[in-house]
Amino acid sequence: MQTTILLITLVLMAGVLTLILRTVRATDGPAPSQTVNRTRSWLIWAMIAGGVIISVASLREWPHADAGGDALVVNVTSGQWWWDTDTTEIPLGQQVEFRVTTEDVNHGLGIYDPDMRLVAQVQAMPEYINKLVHTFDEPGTYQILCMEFCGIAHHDMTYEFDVVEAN
Ligand SMILES: [Cu+2]
Repeated sequence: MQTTILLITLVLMAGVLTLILRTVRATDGPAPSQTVNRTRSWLIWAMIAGGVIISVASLREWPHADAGGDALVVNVTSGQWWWDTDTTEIPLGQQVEFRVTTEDVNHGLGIYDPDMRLVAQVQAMPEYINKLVHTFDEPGTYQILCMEFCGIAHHDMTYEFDVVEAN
């Protein structure tokens, strides 16, 4: 697969190089006619319009919307090389809004389920609170692992919390 991707990339790069060389050579010749200039201008504006239309059409709902009013707020603080949370017990099926920050450098909060599958993630950034909204639908012990290389003990930056049946 990687070899295929590499070959496709090389072919496309050769195509781009050919276009660049043709363009550079073309500047030595006579100036392009007004028709050519008009066509180029039209193409450029069509590409810009196409880019805007595709960008707007493919935009999704803003992913950082606040949770509903009855979400459980869990504050998460981090630093080299630790995590800390308000609580280590989260009720099953309860919408949770993690408010994540760090006291030093950037960290990556990655939440893994009991089978070590990543279920949610967000950046922990200094002097900023990132919100991550998630509802846990399986009970068990979850782990937080750092997903941003943050120094010599980055690998040791782990934390655990439990998702428990609500009483
Ligand atoms: Cu880290």
